[in-house]
Amino acid sequence: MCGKKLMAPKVNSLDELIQEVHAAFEGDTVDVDYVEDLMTNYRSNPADWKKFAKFDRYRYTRNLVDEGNGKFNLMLLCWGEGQSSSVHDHSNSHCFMKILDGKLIETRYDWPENTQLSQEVDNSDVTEMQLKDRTILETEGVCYINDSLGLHRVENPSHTDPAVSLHLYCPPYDQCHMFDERTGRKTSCKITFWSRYGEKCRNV
Ligand code: CSS
Ligand code: FE2
Repeated sequence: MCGKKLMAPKVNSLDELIQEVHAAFEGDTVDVDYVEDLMTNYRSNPADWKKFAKFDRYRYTRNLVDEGNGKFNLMLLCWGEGQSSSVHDHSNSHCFMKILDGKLIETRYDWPENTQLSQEVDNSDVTEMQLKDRTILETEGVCYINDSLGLHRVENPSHTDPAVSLHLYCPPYDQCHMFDERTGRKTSCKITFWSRYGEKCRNV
């Protein structure tokens, strides 16, 4: 190995990004910097992604864009005004996220000391979760998290504008945990899609 860093190519469209991401995940290892650079090199063009951008009045939506040959899931998340995720983990996956429209706030937390499921802990065992970091993610910004870096909450702070973000999870997962900020208790949460490949799912 010469140790030279692989440079990410120019990416002219969402389709090209999908192709490049497929190539990047062909092997068995993940080059986090390279995938972050690929996502950075794609300049958000609403014409590429508007067919996946579906909003719900009550909560943010996940809209599947590509299943990555079983190696990753690529999805568009649509955040209405003021909508927020819970504090959550990422089931041992890599999580890459790029803001395509609007602004999001990412708040990071340390793992609570007691990570048992809520029904397994007694009432005396509650500790408020420790906030670690708060970042404003602007349009075109890219960020990365995995479980070893902690937990996070993502929210659209705007009362007037929606926000759209592109998320890549590797390996894909269908379940994660949400945490109660005031107690650190966790519950399982199923990852469900609002639409797949631009078609609304029946179960929502
Ligand atoms: N992982 C969250 C979105 S923020 S990365 C979710 O799927 O709801
Ligand atoms: Fe997340």
